[in-house]
Amino acid sequence: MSTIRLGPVTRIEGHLDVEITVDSDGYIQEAASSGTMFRGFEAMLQGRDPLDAVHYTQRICGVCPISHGMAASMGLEAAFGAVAPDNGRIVRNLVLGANFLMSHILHFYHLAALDYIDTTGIIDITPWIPRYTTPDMLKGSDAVPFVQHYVEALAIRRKAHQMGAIYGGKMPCSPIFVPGGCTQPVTSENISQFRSLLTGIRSFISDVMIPDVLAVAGVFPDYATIGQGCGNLLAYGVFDLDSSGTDRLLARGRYTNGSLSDVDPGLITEYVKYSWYTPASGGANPSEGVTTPDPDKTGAYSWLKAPRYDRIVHETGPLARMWVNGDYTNGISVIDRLAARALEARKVGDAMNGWLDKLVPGAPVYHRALSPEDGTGVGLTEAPRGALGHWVRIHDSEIASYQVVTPTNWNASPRDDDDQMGPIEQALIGTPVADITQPIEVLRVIHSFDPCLACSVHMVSPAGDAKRFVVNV
Ligand code: NFE
Ligand code: MG
Repeated sequence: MSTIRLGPVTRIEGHLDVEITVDSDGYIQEAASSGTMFRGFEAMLQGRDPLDAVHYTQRICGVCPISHGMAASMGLEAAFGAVAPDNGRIVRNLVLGANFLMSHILHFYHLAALDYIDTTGIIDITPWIPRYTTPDMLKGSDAVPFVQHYVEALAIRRKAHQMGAIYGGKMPCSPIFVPGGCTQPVTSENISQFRSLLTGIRSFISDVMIPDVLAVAGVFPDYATIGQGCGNLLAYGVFDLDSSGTDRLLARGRYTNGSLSDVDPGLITEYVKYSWYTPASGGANPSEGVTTPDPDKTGAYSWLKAPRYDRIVHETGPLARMWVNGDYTNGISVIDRLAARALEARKVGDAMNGWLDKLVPGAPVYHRALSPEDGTGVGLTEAPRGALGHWVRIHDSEIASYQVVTPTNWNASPRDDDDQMGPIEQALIGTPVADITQPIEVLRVIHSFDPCLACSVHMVSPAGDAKRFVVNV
């Protein structure tokens, strides 16, 4: 048996350490996933004007800020009793869609692709080195197109941000989100500017990205069974198609123990037995959640809490969304996560083109809404990486409590109070590792989830203050 710790895991957002134990046959027997930073956004929000939540929470993460702006707006809308007019709803969807496309292209080319290609002799400078290079990687002339597309994808991501900024005002963090709609008027000019950028991005997704993902799938067939994980999938749904919030481009639902069912937010609990928070153990629905750090807690090994649905471990992300919506049910694995993400990018891009036709220049984008003195709200939506929820309680017109549960909270969670491993931990168990000095298989599994730790522990710890933990819990 050998135990190694990868920390920090690179080509993800934020600080994740993973510790694995590999047996003498080369298979992973133990895995622990540790979020190594505490951030404390939830504590920062207490006592502030409820409207601040839309802007503060977008600073949780530069990769998926729009999702936080959306979840905060939706949570406040529930508390304010506000409903956005159609134009406002569609504009918000378009800005969120722009962020999804930017993030999915970022993930495949700039975070995941280097797990599958060896650029030695093609390009030997950062960001292509230093990294693992293993004999199974695409190399030479097979790798050249990926290097070209890596560079092209940078320009496409810039276009996606330019597109989002047409309605978002700026990207990454957008000031236009507000409970009751948005503050950006619709004109025929901004519709055509948006469409022109969208057309180029959709072509890149269809003509370059999807073929590249399928090429990786063809060369790495073992990864269609590696990294299966817990097998349960959760999606809150996203891109409301009407003002009632029931018809969505990607539906709300879950796939638990082999069957599809509805989602009852009351059954979501965050456990803390192995997380650096008080109390010692136990769980709470986020509506009653607290975030009280306890960095010296015995037995804990992560700054992530462990969210569970009805005490059951669930994975979230593009595969969960596409599965629940019936768009993709091939399997649950490393390759299936990459494939579902690319196909979702095409689906969202196509839908955005249709939404532009539904905008009405000059029609209202905002219905005025004011904060109640006391109230509660939940905003459930989707970030590029999966199900995102914001829970707010307002008292005396100030935020009394704010809880954020992000997709990576679900996927990179530590063990829960029932000692069940989180989805990434489970996906690592049984993964073969050919060369423990270059454990590329571990990165392929972790990267397939596209983890973002900045989102999940929401504080910057002073340099050198990383916590060590013992894996055999
Ligand atoms: Ni920082 Fe985030 C997304 C959210 S992550 S990237 O997508 O919410 O778990
Ligand atoms: Mg939280």
